[in-house]
Amino acid sequence: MTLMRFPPQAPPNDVAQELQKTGAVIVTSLADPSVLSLIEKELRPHFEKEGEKFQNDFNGYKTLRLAALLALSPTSAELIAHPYILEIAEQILGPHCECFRLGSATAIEIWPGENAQVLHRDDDFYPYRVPGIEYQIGAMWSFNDFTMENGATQVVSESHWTGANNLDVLPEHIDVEHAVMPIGSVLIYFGSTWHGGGANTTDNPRTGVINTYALGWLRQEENQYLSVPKDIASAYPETVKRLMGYQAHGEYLGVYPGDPDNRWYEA
Ligand SMILES: O=C(O)CCC(=O)C(=O)O
Repeated sequence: MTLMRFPPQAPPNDVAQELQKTGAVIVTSLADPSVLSLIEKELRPHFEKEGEKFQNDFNGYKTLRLAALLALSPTSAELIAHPYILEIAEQILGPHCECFRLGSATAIEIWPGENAQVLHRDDDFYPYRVPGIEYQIGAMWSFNDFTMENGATQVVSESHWTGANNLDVLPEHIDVEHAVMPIGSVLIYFGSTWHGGGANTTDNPRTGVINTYALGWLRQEENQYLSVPKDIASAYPETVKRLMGYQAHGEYLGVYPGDPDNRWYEA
């Protein structure tokens, strides 16, 4: 199976249908380049100051990472609430929850000499699966061209939980594709699709941002209430605040006495 690439004009419905089938798709050149360069500018000092904080056996020792991007880069909200991605999330997750939420927002810069990351499923931290339901989608945005050589994300197509070939355990020999894509593109994949960062054998870093979205009745991967200071959170538009979790899921889940109608409350 080959990772399907769609142009930015492709109807989200077509992309969502392919995603259901293969567990991963690419939409090329979807991001506004000026948005990417602003985010990059906002993140750079943080990469320099604390990018090594998350280095470990899983993330690698030549990879810089930043978490909870809404605390660090106001412009990252443009990608987090990108209408195209939200439409796809609505189609995939919408039928199984009242509202979906941001799971995590992470910047990943793979530096020269980094090894390929171990293949994994992002949603394995949820201890049980529900038949026929995907819990999460991820959107990996390329901030420079992703190539075979510089660490384009590795993906195992059709390995997702709701796919025809659901792979609970990855066989030793498996076809792995690379999300080779130009700057500003996005790899959209399920939380249950096996994938991992690629090895970087070039002389330059590969930079990307992954935002995940999960069913609203699941606990969020990143705690947005603690990660994003209140004054920063409250300045975001309503859509972003809702994605962060500043709303109840239906009438009874995540309710807040300060908002007795359980509609939504200000950050
Ligand atoms: O950097 C990448 O391409 C993917 C990283 C990843 O899958 C992860 O850290 O969970």
